[in-house]
Amino acid sequence: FLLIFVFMLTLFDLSGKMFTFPQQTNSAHVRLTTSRQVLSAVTVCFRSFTDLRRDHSLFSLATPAFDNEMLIFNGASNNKYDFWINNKNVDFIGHDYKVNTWQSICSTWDSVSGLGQLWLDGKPSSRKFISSGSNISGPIIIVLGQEQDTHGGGFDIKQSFVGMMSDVHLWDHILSPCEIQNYMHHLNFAPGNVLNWRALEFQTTGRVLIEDKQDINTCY
Ligand SMILES: *[C@@H]1O[C@H](CO)[C@@H](O)[C@H](O)[C@H]1NC(C)=O
Ligand SMILES: [Ca+2]
Repeated sequence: FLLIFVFMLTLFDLSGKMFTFPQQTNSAHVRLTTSRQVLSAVTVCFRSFTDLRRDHSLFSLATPAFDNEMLIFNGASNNKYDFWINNKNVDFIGHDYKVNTWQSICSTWDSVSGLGQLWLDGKPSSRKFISSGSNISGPIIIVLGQEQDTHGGGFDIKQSFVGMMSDVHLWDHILSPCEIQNYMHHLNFAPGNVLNWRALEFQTTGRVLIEDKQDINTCY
């Protein structure tokens, strides 16, 4: 009992680290745990590095009601980002998706206006209506590396992520444009109060590595 108790309270400071997804599979993934189960607004930010030219999942949050309760999906084959909330989605086009470079992505949504927005490397999208009037309501399962088509599973190898991810934060409110710039430029920002990269509870399955983040800008 004590061991389980200690395990459940283990939070890892992943500052300077990244998850490496080195291989295309329909199983390797990271599950992120939060005690929060109702969200009426969200901001999620993370950085990713990949050379995928096909569709892939970046952040998959499922509930029993909706496998796409909150999903950020790169439709690389169609040059767009899909943002899903409550199983409804909008496309954001014209963002400068780049391979072989770290890119910062932040997405915001609130249940009152229903508007969603996606920021890529600090540049905003149009603000678009996705879904209003209902909260994200758990039990919440958050997966990196795969796209959930069921609550915690239903992975498709053709939508898997290959590459690296880092600096994942989730807030229960909308960050201001300036706070998003601070995140993007690695300046001071209040870490996520739902998911915090500096105090993260997670579980990896399959070939996912935790490595030092490679940052060539620190060589000189
Ligand atoms: C959503 O959650 C907020 C805060 O927990 C609550 O006040 C509100 O009534 C909820 N809205 C719905 C539609 O359930
Ligand atoms: Ca899905």
